[in-house]
Amino acid sequence: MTTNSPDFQRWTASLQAQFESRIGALLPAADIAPQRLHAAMRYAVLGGGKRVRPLLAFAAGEVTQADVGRVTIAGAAVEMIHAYSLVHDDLPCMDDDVLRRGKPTCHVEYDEATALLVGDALQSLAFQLLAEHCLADDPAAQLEMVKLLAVASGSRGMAGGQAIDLAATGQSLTLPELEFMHIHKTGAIIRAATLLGAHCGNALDPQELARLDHFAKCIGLAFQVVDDVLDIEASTALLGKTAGKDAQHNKPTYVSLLGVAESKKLAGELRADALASLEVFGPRAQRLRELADFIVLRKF
Ligand code: GRG
Repeated sequence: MTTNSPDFQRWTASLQAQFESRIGALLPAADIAPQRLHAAMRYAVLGGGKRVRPLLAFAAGEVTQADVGRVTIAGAAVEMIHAYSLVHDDLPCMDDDVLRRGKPTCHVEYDEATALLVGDALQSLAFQLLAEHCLADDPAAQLEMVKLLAVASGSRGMAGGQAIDLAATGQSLTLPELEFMHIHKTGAIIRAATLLGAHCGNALDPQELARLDHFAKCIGLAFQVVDDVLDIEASTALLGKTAGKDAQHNKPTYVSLLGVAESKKLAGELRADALASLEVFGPRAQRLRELADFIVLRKF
């Protein structure tokens, strides 16, 4: 099965549609006070995005025969953290961008203060979801899931990676420094999505968990390597966000360090490493394999 196969396309399209409707129901309605904040939260989350992180959660849930309802909650929590990070990243004090998911960024459509609150409120709602829905039979296991997302999104994860990114603008980084930054900024949430999806189902033995974790780390980094290449090669229209910003902002990227050809080679190596770590799971990991291919071969 390849990423272009009708079967994979049907699987993603059907989950994306179900997910859209479910996450829409989990967000506060736009007519509930404070209406403007709730409308802006819905604007930031709904009607766009590839939903790669929830799809990874669903695919990892297939490995552990997880209940789809549970995975949907875990995927929604991760997607809310992701959406908050995009809203904050687009603010003038950070990346200062006007286009996201093919539409005006949240602070352009609303205002800066609202966009700041949208991020804050989405982050709180993500953890509320993990606290109020049953995601694991063992409450201690569920508490570990909450901690996993907290660490992945905090200063030792995404927020820390963003801090390193901001400090690195205009600086030159070594390859290990660039990798450290991206493992945190982008990789941590992708890893959390995958592990949370798996944790919604039957427990994996430590060796299996280590294999899945290795897959998630490889694919998280590959995602960023490809993102750097697309920033150079893809159009603003296709990406739905401003292309060419990394070079414009003099940001160290895989492309600036390695060039396009070497970056593509690295993405291919990470994909191979990711796929090799799934061998132990056999056919149960087929959707994860397809998603790895999608992440590395995507054009947007
Ligand atoms: C503000 C705390 C804080 C963190 C921001 C994730 C992030 C950290 C910033 C986003 C900036 C960026 C372009 C990162 C590169 C990789 C990335 C996360 C791209 C966007 O993810 P996609 O392609 O987006 O999955 P969609 O819109 O499809 O969900």
